[in-house]
Amino acid sequence: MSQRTFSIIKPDAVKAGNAGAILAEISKAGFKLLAIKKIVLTKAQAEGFYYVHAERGFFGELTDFMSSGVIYPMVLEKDNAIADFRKLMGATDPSKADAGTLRKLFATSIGENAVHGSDAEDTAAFEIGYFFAGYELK
Ligand code: FUP
Repeated sequence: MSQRTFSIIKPDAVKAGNAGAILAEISKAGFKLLAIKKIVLTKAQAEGFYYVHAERGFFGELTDFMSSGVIYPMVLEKDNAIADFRKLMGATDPSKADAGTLRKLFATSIGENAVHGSDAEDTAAFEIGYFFAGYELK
């Protein structure tokens, strides 16, 4: 069944000039790009997005990084989108990511790992709503 997931092309990938190549891989893997925008998060907006990690040691670094430059948040659609995008994205740590995954191809470290992808239906719904209004998702 058709499903939506949420993804971000992170500041490291945008700065490295890899946004277009990442979008091409996503398209090749069969995802429809339902919505995309260009934005620079404030530190507070990054903290709100990653609230589940607020108690983790890397929270300050993570939210500094995510508010350090342009990102491309997007909504993707396909059958089994959430699980399939997690597979396409690869492991959090790029040194552990499978060959051909976005993080193997484009990420440089566990902290600066090129892309985000929702991990479940409830997080996808929260994340889509954090960045997009209903009228933008048609
Ligand atoms: P993922 O779902 O693969 O993006 O990974 P997590 O939700 O566990 O982590 C979210 C983000 O926190 C990662 F993309 C990068 C950052 N992070 C670290 O910087 N260090 C860690 O040890 C784990 C995560």
